[in-house]
Amino acid sequence: MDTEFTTFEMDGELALIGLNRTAKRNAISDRFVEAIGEVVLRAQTEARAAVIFGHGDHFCAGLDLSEIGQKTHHENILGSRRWHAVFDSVQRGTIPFVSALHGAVVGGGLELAASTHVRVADDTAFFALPEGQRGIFVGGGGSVRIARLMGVARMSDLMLTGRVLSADEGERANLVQYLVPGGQALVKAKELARRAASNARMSNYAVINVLPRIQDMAQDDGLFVESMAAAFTATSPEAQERLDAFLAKRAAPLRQPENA
Ligand code: 1HE
Repeated sequence: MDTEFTTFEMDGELALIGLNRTAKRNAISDRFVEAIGEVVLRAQTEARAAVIFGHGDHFCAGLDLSEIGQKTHHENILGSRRWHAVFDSVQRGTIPFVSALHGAVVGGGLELAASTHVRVADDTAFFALPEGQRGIFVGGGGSVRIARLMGVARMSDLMLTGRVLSADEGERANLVQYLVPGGQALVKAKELARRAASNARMSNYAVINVLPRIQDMAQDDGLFVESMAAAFTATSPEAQERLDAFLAKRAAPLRQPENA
């Protein structure tokens, strides 16, 4: 495993994946994207959920801009396709991924965050897609994933005008589901990942793999596939155990949130 660019640590059932190229603000080079692919695979074999965070002052400065200009068209297409494969292994893998975001979450860094299932930002986070300013285009799945999160109009605004969104604006634009005070993103992300890890594996697998596919289907097909997935998950031994536990009053009841 290439340990130059990432850290990997197990915390109980959680894998903690750290982006660790702080001198270049965690900018993702060819070798770095391969290293991300390796730790993502490792997390899926060893953990029940994972957190991705950035070491240093920023989550990720996006694509390593020093490499792209040196490449042929063909190499750039293959490079973009590698990002797609690696980020798809996050989004449509086998375990939930939560990203803890702070500082710059820009370009390819935002594309990586968009491939995770839950995003937590602290108030130092900022979001941008400066590809237009650099003379390039998104190539790590942003036109699909980021556009679906924030909508094409908002994404076009970021790309055309160079707009930088604050953490607060990012939350309002649906880029993140949680906003926490500075320095708290990793703590919150771990808490959320632990909760996801305690779910039935089949339910998590369906959330990760069935739910996004249904969004690509016609309504009738989506409803049909939902019934298939619901039937499969309900008959798993894990589901039976959890249903029995609820009926026997051994499961924790749901409560109204304290701030409601
Ligand atoms: C880099 C990169 C990078 C920093 N590629 N080397 N991404 C961008 O357009 C964002 C470019 N980066 C920045 O705007 C800033 O660096 C940050 C706001 C992220 C951080 O600022 P700061 O003041 O903390 O750091 P810095 O002094 O700007 O950078 C420190 C070093 O990191 C410096 O190198 P050094 O050798 O002079 O020390 C920078 O050159 C280097 N660095 N960012 C290469 N991105 C699959 S398609 C996706 C397309 C995109 O991602 S486009 C967006 C690219």
